[in-house]
Amino acid sequence: ALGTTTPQVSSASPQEGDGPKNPLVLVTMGSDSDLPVLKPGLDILREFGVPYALDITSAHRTPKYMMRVADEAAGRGIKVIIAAAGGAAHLPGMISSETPLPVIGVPVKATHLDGLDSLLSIVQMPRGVPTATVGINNSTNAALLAVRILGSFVPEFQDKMRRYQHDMEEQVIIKGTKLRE
Ligand code: RP5
Repeated sequence: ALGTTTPQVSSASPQEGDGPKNPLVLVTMGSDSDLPVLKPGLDILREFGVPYALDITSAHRTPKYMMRVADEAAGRGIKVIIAAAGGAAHLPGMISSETPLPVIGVPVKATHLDGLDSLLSIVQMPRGVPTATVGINNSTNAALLAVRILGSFVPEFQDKMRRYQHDMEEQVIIKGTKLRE
């Protein structure tokens, strides 16, 4: 969130920083206030062993930096971008307009409109600029979708996804069995 200090816009290249050397997923957000919503998704990426980079790129507060990050992502070896934003959530769509990579938008419930504003801002993209959209605050599904996309060409991730689905199914069956007992 914006504090009382002057916002510092990084002049560093998106390639720099302390993140993993070869991230496959870029997870970016409009504000650090979105970070708690992204946490479950980041846990999923770690669980699946997907290297990711984290960033803040605001469509409104840092538009030039956002476009540079979007423009350079594919060249960095990024395969999927997850972008979270609340309110007038233009970030995922604007990133999508500047990259050939698949972009998954996470609508963040950040205003008085329960996140519906963010959801509609992200999902209602014009023809030609597809932007996948998950449910409000559902960073888990954004991360799982990213793993599925990677799994289409990395067998390790596809195998792990099959195991994840199998475990999920088993847990529901076990719960149902207990209820029937
Ligand atoms: C959006 O505005 C951000 O994605 C965030 O969800 C919302 C509020 O941002 P802060 O005022 O908390 O920085 O751009």
